[in-house]
Amino acid sequence: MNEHGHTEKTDPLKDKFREKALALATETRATLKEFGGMKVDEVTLKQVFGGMRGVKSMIWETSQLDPNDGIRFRGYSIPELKEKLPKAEGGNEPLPEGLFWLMLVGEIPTDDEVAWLSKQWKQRSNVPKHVFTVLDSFPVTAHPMTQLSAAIVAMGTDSCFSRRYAEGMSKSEYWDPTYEDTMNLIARLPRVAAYIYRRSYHKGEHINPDLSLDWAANFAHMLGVSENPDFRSLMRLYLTIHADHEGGNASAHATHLVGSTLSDAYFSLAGGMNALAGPLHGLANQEVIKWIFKMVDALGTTKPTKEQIADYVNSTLAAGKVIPGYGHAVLRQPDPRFTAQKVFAEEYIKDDDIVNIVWKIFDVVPGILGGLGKVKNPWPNVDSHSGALLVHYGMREYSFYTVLFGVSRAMGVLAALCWSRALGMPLERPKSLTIKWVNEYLESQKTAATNS
Ligand code: CMX
Repeated sequence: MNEHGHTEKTDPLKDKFREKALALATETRATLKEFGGMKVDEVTLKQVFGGMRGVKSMIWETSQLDPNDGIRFRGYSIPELKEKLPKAEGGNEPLPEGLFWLMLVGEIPTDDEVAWLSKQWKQRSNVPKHVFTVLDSFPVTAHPMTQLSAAIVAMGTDSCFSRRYAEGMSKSEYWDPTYEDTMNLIARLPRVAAYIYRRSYHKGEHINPDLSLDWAANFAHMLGVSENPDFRSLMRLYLTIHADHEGGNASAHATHLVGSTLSDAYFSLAGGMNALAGPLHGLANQEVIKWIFKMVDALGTTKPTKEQIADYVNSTLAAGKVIPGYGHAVLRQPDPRFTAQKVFAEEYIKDDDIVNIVWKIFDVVPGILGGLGKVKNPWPNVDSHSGALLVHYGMREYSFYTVLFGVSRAMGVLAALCWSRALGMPLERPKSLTIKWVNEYLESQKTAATNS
C-alpha cells in the first residue's frame, strides 16, 4: 500500500490527465495573455438580484448544459453515453467509472481502462475507522445528508492535499494530491453512504462490500435493497446521469468556490453536498416522492385520474408551494435525465402504480405551470422520476435519496476540481453591491443621460 492508499505503481489515468492538463494550462495562459481583456458577457441588474442566472463566470470542463438539449458530458448526450460507454458483463447500462474517465480526460475509455479504474477504486475503498465512529455518534434520526456531510469532512483526515500543502508543495503540484484525494473519496463514498442507509433504516445490520463487483453494483449490494439484478442496472444508470450538470448549479458551484480557497477535496465536496441538501436543488428528489405519497393518501387511491392529479397540483400551488421535480434554472425542455429514467422504466418495469403516477403528472403539470405565466420551465427535471424507480425496487426511505444523488455528483464536481487545480484557478471572489450603491448608480446614469 503506498502513501495514497493504493498498491499500483503506474496510473494510466493520472498520466493521461497530467499530459492533457499541462497542455491546456499552457494554451490557457497564452489565450489569457492575448485576449484577457475581451468581453464575454454583460450583467443586468435583474441578474444581480436574480441569482446570477446566465452570467458567464467560471470554467468547467467536464460538462455543459444547453437549455433545450440538456446536459452533454464532454460533448456526449445521455443516449450517446448509453451507447458508447463500457457496460458490465450482461448489462445494458453504462458503468459510472467510464463517465468519470470521460469527464476527467475527455476520452471514452476502453473496457480495459474501465476495468482498471474499477479495480483502482476497490483498492482505495477502505474507509478509516473513525469515520464510522463519527457516524455512530449521530442519532439514527439525523437526516442522511447531515450524516453524509459530516462523514466526508471526517474522511478529510486522510487528505493528501492538506498534508502536502503543510509540507510546502509547489503550486505546480496542486493537481496531483487533488487527483489522489478525488480518487480516494469516490472510492469510499459508496461504503459510507451504504453505512448511513443501513444504520438509519436497517438497525445497523451492515453488509460487507463485494469486491468482485463494479463500483455501482457493489454500492447496490451494500445497500441491500433488492436482490433483483435490475436494481444494480438502475444504480449504474442513476450514478451516471446525476454526476454533473455544468458548473453553475449550486452543488458544483459550492464545491468550486470552497476549492478555490485551496481547501482540500473533502472540505470542497462537503460544501457541495451541503448545497445539494437544499429542497430547491438535490433534496427535491425526496420532496417529489413525499408529495406523491401524500397525494395518494389524500386521494385514497394509488391509481388517481388525471383530473384528480390536476386538483391536487392546484391545491399545492394555492398553498404557496412549488411542485417538486418541475422547473429548472437553465433547462427549457423536459430534462434528458428524466427521459433516460422514463426509458429505463419502460424497459425494465412493466406496471407500477407510482411510476404510472409520475407519467400522469408529466401529462398534467406542464400545462398547469405553463398557465401560471411566470414559470420559465414547466417541464420535469431529473428529480421528478428518480424516487418512483427506487420505490419500485423497495427503497421507500425517501430521506436517503439525496445521498444517492450526492454519491454520483461527487464524480463530476471532483473531476472538475482536479481541472481547477491543474489550470491554476485562483481564489473565487466576485463583487457584491449594496442596494444604496445600486440606487446611486441608477441616479448617476439618469443624470448622465439627461446631460448628454
Ligand atoms: N412549481 C411552482 N412554481 C414554480 C416552479 C414549480 N415547480 N418552478 C418555478 N416556479 C416559480 C418560482 O417559484 C418563481 O415564482 P415567484 O416569482 O413567485 O418567486 C417563478 O416560477 C419563476 O421561477 P423560474 O425563473 O421559472 O425558476 P428559477 O430559476 O427561479 O428556479 C427552480 C428554478 C428549480 C428552483 C424552480 O423551478 C423550483 O423551485 N422547482 C421545484 C423544486 C425542484 O424541482 N428543484 C430541483 C431542480 C433540479 C435540481 O437541482 O436537482
